Amino acid sequence: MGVINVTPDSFSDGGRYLQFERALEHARRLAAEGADILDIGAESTRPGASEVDAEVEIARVIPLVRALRGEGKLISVDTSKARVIEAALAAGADIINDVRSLALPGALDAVRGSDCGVVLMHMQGTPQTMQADPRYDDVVAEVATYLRERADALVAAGVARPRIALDPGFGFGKRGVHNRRLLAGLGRIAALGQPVLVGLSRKASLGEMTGRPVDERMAASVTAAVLAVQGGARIVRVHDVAATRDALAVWEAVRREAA
Ligand code: 9MG
Repeated sequence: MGVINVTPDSFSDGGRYLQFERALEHARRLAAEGADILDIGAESTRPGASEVDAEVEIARVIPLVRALRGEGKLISVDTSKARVIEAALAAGADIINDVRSLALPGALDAVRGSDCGVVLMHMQGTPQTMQADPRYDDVVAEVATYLRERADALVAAGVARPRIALDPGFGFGKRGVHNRRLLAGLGRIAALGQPVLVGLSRKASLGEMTGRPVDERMAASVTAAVLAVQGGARIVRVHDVAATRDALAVWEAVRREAA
């Protein structure tokens, strides 16, 4: 899954049309590098980021969904708001990737009537507050329990189980030690039986481990993606698609010989 952020800090200079053109070019480059899924988002979920109005999200995301649908890749929209979900599905999105696990008002109802895939992610707190003081007794058990209960709630509400992927939410209300334990214990999340999605690309926890700033974290991100797939992840959400695909091709080729 390749990341396409249409946030003010990504493609902001030059007005809305240029922003759209650059985001489209970026999405097509990730597709050419081998991304199977393009994840488009217009609201930053970084620690401390402020919320974006639904109309702004729609204006940034929907033209891209329309431009990219039919180009042979699955289109995922990273949003939590019911109005954006409805607009995304009407425009042809295949997946709703929600860091708030469809908990905002109307979000669950917005996916219920469609056959889209959904990604449910664990987060302790909100993006505004989540890194203030995250605490767990057993992070892997607590995240697994939350994801199991959330998936069960969706199934009870009428969302077919095969539509649901689970994501432990690296960096979302977690300290470095929590992220490392989650990556080491990913098998316990995969054991829940749903496909697991992992997003570690360029995140602060990798900066903490390597001492590298965000623009020098490719090697760490690729290593984390391989470890995640080895630990049971089926989807990795990444910025560096070509390098990640190469690393996974090597991992897969060697694994086949061992099997
Ligand atoms: C939008 N977004 C940013 N980080 C993410 C992560 O780790 N997982 C998912 N599903 N979405 C993310």
